[in-house]
Amino acid sequence: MDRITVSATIRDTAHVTAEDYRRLYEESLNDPEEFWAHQKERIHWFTSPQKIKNTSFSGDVSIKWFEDGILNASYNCIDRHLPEKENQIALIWEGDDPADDASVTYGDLLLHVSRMANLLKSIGVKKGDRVTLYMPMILEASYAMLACARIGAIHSVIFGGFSPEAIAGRLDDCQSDFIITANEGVRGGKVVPLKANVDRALDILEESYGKSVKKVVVVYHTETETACDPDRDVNYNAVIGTLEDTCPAEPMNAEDPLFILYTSGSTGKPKGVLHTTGGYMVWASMTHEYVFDYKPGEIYWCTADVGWITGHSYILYGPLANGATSLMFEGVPNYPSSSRFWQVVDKHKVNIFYTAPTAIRALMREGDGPVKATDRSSLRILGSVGEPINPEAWSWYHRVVGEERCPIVDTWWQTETGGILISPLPGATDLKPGSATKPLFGVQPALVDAEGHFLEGATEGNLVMVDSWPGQMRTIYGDHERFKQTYFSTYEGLYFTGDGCRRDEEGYYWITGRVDDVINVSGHRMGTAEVESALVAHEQVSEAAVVGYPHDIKGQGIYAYVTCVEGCTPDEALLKQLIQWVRSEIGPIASPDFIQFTPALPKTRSGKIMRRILRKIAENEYKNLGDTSTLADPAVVDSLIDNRLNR
Ligand code: 6R9
Repeated sequence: MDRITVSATIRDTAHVTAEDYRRLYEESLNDPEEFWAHQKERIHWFTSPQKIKNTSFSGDVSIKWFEDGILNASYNCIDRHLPEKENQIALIWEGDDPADDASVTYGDLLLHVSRMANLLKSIGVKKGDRVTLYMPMILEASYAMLACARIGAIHSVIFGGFSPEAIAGRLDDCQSDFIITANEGVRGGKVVPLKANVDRALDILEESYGKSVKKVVVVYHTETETACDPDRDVNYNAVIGTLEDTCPAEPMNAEDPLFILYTSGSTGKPKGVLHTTGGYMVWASMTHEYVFDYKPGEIYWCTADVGWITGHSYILYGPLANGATSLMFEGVPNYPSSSRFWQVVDKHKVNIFYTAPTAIRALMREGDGPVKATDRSSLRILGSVGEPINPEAWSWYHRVVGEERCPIVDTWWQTETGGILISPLPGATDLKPGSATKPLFGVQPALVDAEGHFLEGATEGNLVMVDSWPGQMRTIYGDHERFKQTYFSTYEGLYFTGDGCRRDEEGYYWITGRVDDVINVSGHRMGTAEVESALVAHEQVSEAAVVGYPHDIKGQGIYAYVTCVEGCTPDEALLKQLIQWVRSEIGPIASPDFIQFTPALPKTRSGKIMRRILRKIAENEYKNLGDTSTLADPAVVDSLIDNRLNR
C-alpha cells in the first residue's frame, strides 16, 4: 500500500521534523556522549551525572548509563512538576463501569504516593526490598509503583490475569517479602478474585518453596469482604488516612534498580527483567515526548495494563516524567459495547491514543458502525504496540478511527528494551502500513544471518542491536549468566532481540515476528516451553509440544500436541481438564486453543522434537513440510496430519 506522507499540520508544531531527525540521529551515533549529556537534562538530578555511557556487550556484559548521577523516579514524576502543575490532572481513571471515573492532580498525587510510601515504611519495607504488586487497573496501582520508587524499593508488578502458581514462582524468584493487592478487580463486568489468588499463592509458596511473606497490603476496590489474616494483612483503606502525607524521595544512584518485570523467554521459567533508574527515566521520557509528539495540556491514553512493560513506561513513568495527563482504563474494548474505546476518547477528549493490534482487529470485526457512532475529533495521534500490525488493520485504524487525519506510530520494542526503539515520529517520518519504520536516537539496529554475518541494504534477517541505549535492561534479576546467555551469546557482542525483520530499500524496518520459541498471543508473550511444562505437570500427560498458529484476532493462537501416559485414553473430559489445568498453572492467557492428542511426537533420531513440522501442521500447511529425512519415524507425521484438528 502507498506511503502516507507527514501531514503539514502535524509537522509545523512537531518536536522533531524530518530534518531534525536526520541531524539528531547522526549526532546520537557520532557523539553519544554529547547527545545524552544534553538529553539527560530532561530529568531532574539531585546530583547531575558526569559519566554518561559505560557499556559493553562483550565478556561479562556490563551496561551503565549516567552512573554517577543521583535521582529519584517518583520525584521526577511528581515533585518536580510542583508547584506549577499543582492543579493539573496527572491521572484520569476510567472505571470498567462507564459511570465510574476519577482524576488526581499532581498536587494530590504527591499526597497519595507519600502516604502509600509511609505505609510501606511502617510495615518494614526498606530500600532495595522487592515489593510485589498484583493489582487491578486502579489509581492505587500507580500510587503503589511510585511509592516503591519513592523509598527505593524495587517493584515487581504481576499482571492480574496470572494464576496463584505464577505469583508464587515470581515471589520466590525475587525473594519478595511484601505484596500489594486489591480485594477484587473488575473487567468487562466480571470480577477477578485478586486477594483470593494471593492467598492461594501464599499457600503454594509455603508448600512448594517453604517460604512466606511478611505483609500483604489490601486495597478495597469493591464492597466484597475477603479473608483476612490479622497478623499479615493490612487494610489499606482503613489505615491510609492515618499516615503522614509527606515522605522524602530517597536519593538513588542512576544504576540502582527501579523495577523487576517478569517476561517469557524461549526456555525455562519467566525471567525477571531488571531496569535501573537513570537511563530508564531518560529513555521513557524522551521516547514518550518524541514518539507521541506530546505537548503540554494534551490528554494521552495508553490502553495497556500496568502489569506489562507498556503500562510501566507509557502509562506511568514516561508520561508523568513529562508532566502529562495520562488516562488509566480499568475495562476492556468491548464492554459494555464495542464503542467503548471511542466513547472514552470523547468523554475525556483524548488527543493521543495507544493500543494493541489485537484490540484493533477485534474491533474491526464489529464493523465501522460502533466507531462512527462516536465523534473522536479530539484525536491527533494513534499508536500501536505489542505485535506486528497487519496492513489491513493498520488501514482500518487509520481510515475509520483516525479519519485519515492521525498519523499511526507503530512502535516496536520489548520488555527488555525499556521503551520504544523503532517507530515513526509523527512530524518526521512518512508512514508505510505494517512497518515500524526507523530507529530512534541512539538505536543501532542491524540484520544478521544465522551465522551472525551482517546483512546490508534491502534484506531480511534476525534483528540485533549493535550498541546500548539508556533504557536497556541491565540483567536478569539474580542470574546475570542467563542474561548473557539469552541475549548476547547467539551473536557475540550483539544484543539479540529474538525477532525476525525485513529492511526495505529506504531503510524501513518491518518486524516479521519471533524467530525463537516465543509466541505472541494478543500481544502477550508466552514461552512455548512454559505451556509445555504446565501440560506435562498433569498426571495424565507424558509429553507435550506447543506451537503458535496464525489467529485472526489474537495474532497467534496456541496449538498443543499432547501424548498421554500409558493406559490413558484421551477424551473430551480430559481435554477440558487440560485446558483448565493450564489456566490454573499459568493463567487464562495461556489457554490452548487446540489440543491434539497423539500417540507420539515427531522426533529426530537424536530425540529432538521437530517443531518446524508441528508448526506447519498447526498452520494447515502440511502439504509442504520441508525436509523430513532426519525423522526417526516418518509414520508419526502421517498420523498427525490425518488426525489434525479441523479449523
Ligand atoms: C512492548 C512489548 C516484545 C515482542 C517483540 C516483538 C513483539 C512488540 C511490536 C512487535 C512488531 C511491533 N512486538 N511491538 N512486533 N511490531 N510494533 O510488547 O513488549 O511484551 O516484551 O513483547 O513483541 O516480537 O519481541 P513484550
